[in-house]
Order: sequence, then C-alpha cells, then structure tokens
Amino acid sequence: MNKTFEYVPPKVWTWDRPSGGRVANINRPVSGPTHEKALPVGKHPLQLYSQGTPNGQKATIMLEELLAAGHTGAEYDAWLIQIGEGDQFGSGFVEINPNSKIPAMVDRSGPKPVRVFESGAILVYLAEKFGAFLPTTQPARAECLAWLFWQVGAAPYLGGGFGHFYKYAPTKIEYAIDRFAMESKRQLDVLDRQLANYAYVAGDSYTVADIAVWPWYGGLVLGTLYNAAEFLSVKDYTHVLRWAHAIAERPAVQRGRVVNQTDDSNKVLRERHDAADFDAVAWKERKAKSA
Ligand SMILES: N[C@@H](CCC(=O)N[C@@H](CS)C(=O)NCC(=O)O)C(=O)O
Repeated sequence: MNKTFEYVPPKVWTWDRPSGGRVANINRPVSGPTHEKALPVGKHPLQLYSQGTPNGQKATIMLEELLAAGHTGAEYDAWLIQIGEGDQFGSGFVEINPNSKIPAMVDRSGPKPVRVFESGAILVYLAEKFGAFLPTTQPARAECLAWLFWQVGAAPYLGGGFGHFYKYAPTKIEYAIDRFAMESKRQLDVLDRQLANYAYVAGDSYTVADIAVWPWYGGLVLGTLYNAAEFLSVKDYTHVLRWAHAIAERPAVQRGRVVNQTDDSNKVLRERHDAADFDAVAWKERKAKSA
C-alpha cells in the first residue's frame, strides 16, 4: 500500500504537458472557442445540443416525459455534440454555453431565441414553461428544488471525482479513489434514507429531482455507470435500487436515455429529430436479437 506521492507542486502551475487519460485531449485551462462552427437548427421549437452522458440524459428524459404527458410544444431536435472530439469548443456552441459543457438548449418558440445551459437550469426552464414535474406550491416546491440542487452539487463528486479516478484516470490512485468512493457511498446513503420514506426523491410524486438524480445514481446502482456496482456494494442501498428499477421502466426514460448516445450498442440514437426516430432503435434491437 503506497500512500505517498513524489509530486511536489511548483510555485506556479503551468500547462506544459497533456494530463494523460481519456479526457486529456479536451482538458484546457482556458475557456472560449477553439474553432468557427455554426450550430445546425432543426424544425422543432426546442433545439438541444448534447451527448448522452448522465448530464445529457437529464434533458432528453425531461423532454420525452413532457411529450409523453401531452405537451406537444416540447417537440425537439437533439443534435450530437461529441465532447471527445472537442465540438463543445465550436463558436456556435460557445455562444449558447460559454462554459463549453453539454447539455445546452435553445428555445426558438418565442420572438427571440432563448439560450439555456446547465442541466439543472434546463430542467427548471422546461418545468416552468410547461407547468410540469415541479410542484407550484410550498413546501413541495422547496423540497423538489433542494433535491435538484443537491444533485447538481453532488455530480462532480460522483462524476469528476469517483468516476474519473475509478474509471478514466491513466493511473489508479488509492487516495483519490478512497476519497471519492467514500463520498459516493455517503451520497447513496443520503438517497437511500430519503427513498426509505418516499416513493420518489422529493416526496410522493415524480419530479425533476428524479429526472436529475436517476441518470447518475440510478445508473450507478443498476450497474450501467462506471461498472462499479460491486465495488460500491450497491446491493446495500435497497431503496435506491427499488426506485431506480421503477424509473427505468418508464417509457419516456427508456427513450430519453438512448438519445445522443455514441457507443456501439443497439440502444443508441445519435440524433433525434422526430418521435419516429425511436422506431429505428427498436428495429435495430429486434434485428440484433434475431441474428
Ligand atoms: N454543471 C453542468 C455540468 C455539465 C458537464 O460536466 N458536462 C460534461 C459531460 S457530462 C461535458 O460537457 N464535458 C466536456 C468538457 O468538460 O469539455 C451541468 O449540469 O450541465
């Protein structure tokens, strides 16, 4: 067991070598565009620019839930922004998200386009626009927003911390994995205690809090995120598991989670421009099963 490190930080940090690992080519210590590239615009009122990571899934699950609930104004085009290729640094994307992270959305339904970035802000914007999945009276609204902000604050520990050091970092660093495994398990325990008392994250109804939390913690306990279910002993979080399975059954969640995915499985829809696009995914799945 080696808990000592030889690296001694210099007086001033400089960016003079790639950090290594899977995200090395997209990490930069500066913001702003690296190249000129306009964003495409489709036929629907809402234009989403994203990739099917957990943060991206929050937006597409919300849009699919709105459509499933009959809000036809939530029709959307979902364009793929490949973050591994640096698409988030194109000039058009930076115009709608100066922070260069997916997801980002433009609402073109009004006289002037409205840009919205940050997944939590997108969920609240859509919830308010359509009057859905966010309680309008207190204390339910405060509780829902508290859990939504909890998730947005918790994600960097799970993703940037645990996921990064457990799965993506070029070397396995025990100190870093210990620190973030501990925090991820603590967060799972927070959720487990809440879900022991309530059907959903913010109480008795399905809200944007569930839509935000599920792609992260649902993915973790269902084993689809970081392949860490055994490592984190997720079987111990029985209430989170019960909730995660129930949300996974929702047809809108099943649709939203495949949008803007880029892996090689059959359950991917690189871009979504029409409800019928999902038929192609189902068709590919059927074909794969019969092969
Ligand atoms: N706080 C942001 C975080 C978004 C985020 O971290 N997005 C990642 C993908 S999950 C990304 O775009 N990374 C590209 C990069 O860092 O250059 C949100 O919730 O929307």
